[in-house]
Amino acid sequence: MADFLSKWIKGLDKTRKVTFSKLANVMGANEIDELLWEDLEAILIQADLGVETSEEIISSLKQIAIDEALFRASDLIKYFKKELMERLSEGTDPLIEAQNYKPYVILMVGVNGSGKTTSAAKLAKKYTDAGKKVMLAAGDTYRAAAIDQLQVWADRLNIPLIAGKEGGDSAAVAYDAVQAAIARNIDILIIDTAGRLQSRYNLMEELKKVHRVIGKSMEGAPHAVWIVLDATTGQNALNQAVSFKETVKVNGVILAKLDSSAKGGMAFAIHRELGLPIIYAGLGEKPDDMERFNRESFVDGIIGD
Ligand SMILES: Nc1nc2c(ncn2[C@@H]2O[C@H](COP(=O)(O)OP(=O)(O)OP(=O)(O)O)[C@@H](O)[C@H]2O)c(=O)[nH]1
Ligand SMILES: [Mg+2]
Repeated sequence: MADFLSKWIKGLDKTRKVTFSKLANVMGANEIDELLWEDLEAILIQADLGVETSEEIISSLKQIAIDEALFRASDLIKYFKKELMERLSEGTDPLIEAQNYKPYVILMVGVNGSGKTTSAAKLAKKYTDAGKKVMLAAGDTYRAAAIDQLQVWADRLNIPLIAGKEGGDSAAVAYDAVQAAIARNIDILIIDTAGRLQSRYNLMEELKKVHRVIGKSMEGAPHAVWIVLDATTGQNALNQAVSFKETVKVNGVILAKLDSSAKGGMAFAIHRELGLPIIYAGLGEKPDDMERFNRESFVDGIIGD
């Protein structure tokens, strides 16, 4: 199997085994009847797709079954995959977007521990591997450990890092980083920020300031504002995203820790309820464990064979 595909299959092991594995029983040898629809809907809801999305999929499939005169449940599978795929969005490839800006500025936001710093480092590696000149900025000035954490990654990946002092002003670090990136002809600048709860007013105001100051340093920046969501948190992650979206115009999602989660189905709720594309998926802790979100691989990964 291609390395790329096997990563998805492996990364989605939990989601597939815990929730979607029941599909095999339901869709195996059965005929299409009322019980099948009930079982299928229950599986989708349990898989964190959300009630609305689950109901929509069932009613679409019912219609298809009538129109196509389907008889066996197994005949539904290819339509089912299509219905799932249509309810996900992967957005434009950042490497293509990035060609329009110099530097292309990415701001990483999210609650504590969601995976921001790890994702920033993974992206720095990905873009460096793609031949881009990358710079990292440690906008998390709350903890010395946070700056060190990014420094370790930067050293390991041999990527320049702009960092302030512990307790310093994160907006100033972000401003300086953009200036440094312009001066050094950097292609892509990735700015990490401190984790914060969406309910903490002062911290959200501070983030707003970081965002504003980046725009002062370079007009139109940041070009990408990505919220990093922990895939193990399910529905709660959606509330976080709504707040961050309002505060700093989030325009994409990084779904981290999919490999630790059985709730991969939340990807559908992100599309439906937030209207945000999923740009990347975190599929493990290592630097290479991040993939561009791909609807088909994702659906194959959760359903399996
Ligand atoms: N399994 C797995 N673990 C991940 C992934 N991404 C991040 N982690 C782990 O999640 C933990 C938190 O990651 P960080 O990147 O430090 O999270 P953060 O959002 O920067 O945290 P704060 O800066 O404290 O808000 C670490 O132990 C990471 O190794 C992933 O895709 N898969
Ligand atoms: Mg961090």
